[in-house]
Amino acid sequence: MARKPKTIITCALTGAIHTPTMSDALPYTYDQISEQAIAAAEAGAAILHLHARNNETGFPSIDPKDFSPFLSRIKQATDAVVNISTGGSLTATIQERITPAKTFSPEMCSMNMGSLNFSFHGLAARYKAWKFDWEKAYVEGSEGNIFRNTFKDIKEAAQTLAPHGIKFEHEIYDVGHLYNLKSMLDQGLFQAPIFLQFVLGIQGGIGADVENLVFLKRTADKLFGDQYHWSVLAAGAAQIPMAVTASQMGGHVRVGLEDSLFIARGELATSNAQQVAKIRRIIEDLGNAVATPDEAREILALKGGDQVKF
Ligand code: KMH
Ligand code: ZN
Repeated sequence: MARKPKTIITCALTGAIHTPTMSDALPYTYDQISEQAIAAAEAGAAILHLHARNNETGFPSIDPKDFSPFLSRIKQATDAVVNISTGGSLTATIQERITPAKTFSPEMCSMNMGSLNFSFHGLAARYKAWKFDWEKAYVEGSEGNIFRNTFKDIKEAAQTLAPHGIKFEHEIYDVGHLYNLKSMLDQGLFQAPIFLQFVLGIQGGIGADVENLVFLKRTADKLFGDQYHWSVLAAGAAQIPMAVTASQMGGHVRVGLEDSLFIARGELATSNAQQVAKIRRIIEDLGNAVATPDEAREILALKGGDQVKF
């Protein structure tokens, strides 16, 4: 029997949705992000998807100054693939959002494949008191946010970043985003093999259920044939169940506190590494092996950890 392909675990450490009040485990200082990223890599994450935050307040940041302190520490301590977000703000321009990727030229960065309502305002009602002044208005304000990723924005991002040889984690929040990607792949804006991240359960995007995942996968098969790899991230309680389903369907998985603060129903995770260890244990118990960073580099045809600028 042919050997099963290995499963790549991505860990998304902090993101820009959750706020410090929501969990003491959410890393936001440079030290916390470095330490949790290193621990997540040790637990089995081959790829680290990174956002930055203000070191004092935890406010989501897209300033390269807030990335460099942890990027260098992560590089020194791990062999993991660094993936820098280009979606760290719902209000900044595309040029501002890609500045960290342009500055540090990582092996991977995210690329959001369409515009959508993107809201997490529903979380606000769960908290009576907030650790920092900015949090309540930030969370409530997302009710009015459009996450802008027009064809022109995506083209501009792809063309600006092209000289860096970065592999994109294409964030697919709905089935139409696959068609957006197909037309841009046909224009030569992206290179195969492409890497799709199916994003399930964000308010504004497709819901987190197995039928939707099968539909996304079937559509990707139709559009991209053998030119793609895929992974799943699901928000909140659906995180681990959908990751398990994806791994059993031959896909890769993403976990981390960016996408869910929980380790079990009603129980906050104590760290990113705890979620990585849990999904790794399940994947291995079910008979799959997880990919090392170098195996992930080979599967996704990455440029190599010695080609980055940090
Ligand atoms: N926060 C996730 C739902 C990005 O960083 O560009 C999607 C994400 C986007 O990770
Ligand atoms: Zn992200």
